[in-house]
Amino acid sequence: MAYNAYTAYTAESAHHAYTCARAVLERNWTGASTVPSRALYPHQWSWDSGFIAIGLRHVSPPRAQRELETLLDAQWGDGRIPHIVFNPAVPHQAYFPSPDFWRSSAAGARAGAPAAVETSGIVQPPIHALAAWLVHEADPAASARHGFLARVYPRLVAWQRYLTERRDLGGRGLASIVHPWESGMDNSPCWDGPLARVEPAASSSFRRADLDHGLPADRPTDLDYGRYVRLAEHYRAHGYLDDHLDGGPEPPFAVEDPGLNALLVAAEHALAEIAAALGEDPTDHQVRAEERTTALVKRLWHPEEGLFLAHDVLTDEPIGERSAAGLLPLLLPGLPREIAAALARTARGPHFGLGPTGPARLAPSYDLTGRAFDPARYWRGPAWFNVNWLLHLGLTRHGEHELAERLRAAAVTTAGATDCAEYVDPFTGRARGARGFGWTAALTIDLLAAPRAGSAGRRERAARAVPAGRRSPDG
Ligand code: 2M8
Repeated sequence: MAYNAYTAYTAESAHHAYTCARAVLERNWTGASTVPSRALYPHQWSWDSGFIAIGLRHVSPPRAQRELETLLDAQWGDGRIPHIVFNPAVPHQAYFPSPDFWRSSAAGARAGAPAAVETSGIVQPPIHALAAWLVHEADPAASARHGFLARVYPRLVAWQRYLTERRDLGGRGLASIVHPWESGMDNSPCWDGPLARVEPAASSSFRRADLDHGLPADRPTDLDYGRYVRLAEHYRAHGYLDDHLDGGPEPPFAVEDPGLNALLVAAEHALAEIAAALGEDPTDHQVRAEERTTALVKRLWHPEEGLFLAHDVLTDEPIGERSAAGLLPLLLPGLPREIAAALARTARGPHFGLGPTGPARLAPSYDLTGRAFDPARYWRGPAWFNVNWLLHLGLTRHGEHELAERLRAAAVTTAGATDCAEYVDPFTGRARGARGFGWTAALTIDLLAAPRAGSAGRRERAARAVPAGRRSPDG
């Protein structure tokens, strides 16, 4: 039987996955937020915290709120949420690039970097409004009593505005990334072309800390790192300002990523829900969500590929690589029906291999038939749990229940079998990267609690999936 033939997980494997995931969330909690991995990533990461809050809400809604609010406390004056918030207690040599590389409070002062905390200067995909809404929904009465949505809403609106206004570098109604790390899919083959134009920093000018904890075959290359460093130095030298449309220097890397832009539209929908819950008029958010869905389809949809493709803003050309990011617009409720159907067909086809007899167990991060596919190396092929969670949500939204359920079963059993690995071989499910990884743990708990197609309401399902008495006393 092919790996991905539909198999629901057993009560035993669900229990095992849940126990393992809970333990990871406890181990990685610092008291104010959760580290992605104790060894490899010992600070707070932006989109990690969003995914982690989505799982934490089943364990302790107050802790999930805290996770998001700790991150939002590091928001810059221009609205950006930095991709890393550094823990001052962690020695600089534990992670590269460290705070003394980014120098946010000094170099980012004109862009409104906070003085009280050191952060990176770049961003990550905006999962936060969706996370805040889901956290609220876990216990709406307590959330309302504590004023959670009222506190986060203006900050989330400022974040949305930063991405839609300051980062519309192509002037096409889409946000651009200025560094591959901003996509969250760091060394995706999609960035190879635009990155080839960037002169790498000499590898002797920095020391990678990731190789102290990860296998070189699982991680980006030194050449990639040289380019990551060069791009970050360039942005830092210009005060992390996004002003090239106002006469500032052109960024050396500017790409419209369908994954980030899909999350941006999902955020607008979540902001509409939040506004309505606060008694405000959601219409503006709803209109913007519609306009942005139209822009995403118009600019990045390629019917002949059955996939959304990234677009190089500097050359004004599509990037001809198939990434799982191109499937993520499935998240959008307003996506035309025929496009959603085409995306589901692509997911089942040879490039992502999720069909009933296809070779993939979980969705690979990159085209199985692509020139650069590598089942071990980071974002160049391995399956990631956050991507599969997003696909599960998108497929469910568009009625593709059979495939969604298959992904859920595969994600839960694979997480349990790998001690919540950071990523896995998409065919075999073999663990790669860090173990005890934060979002793998959190999203496993969320998948265990998610309603099945055609089943009773979410709360009822959640109560059945998350064993009674497991919530923390503060939850
Ligand atoms: C990875 O990225 C960081 C840089 O941000 C790194 O390689 O050091 C990516 O997988 C990214 O998506 C993730 O947020 C981060 C922390 O888990 O690690």
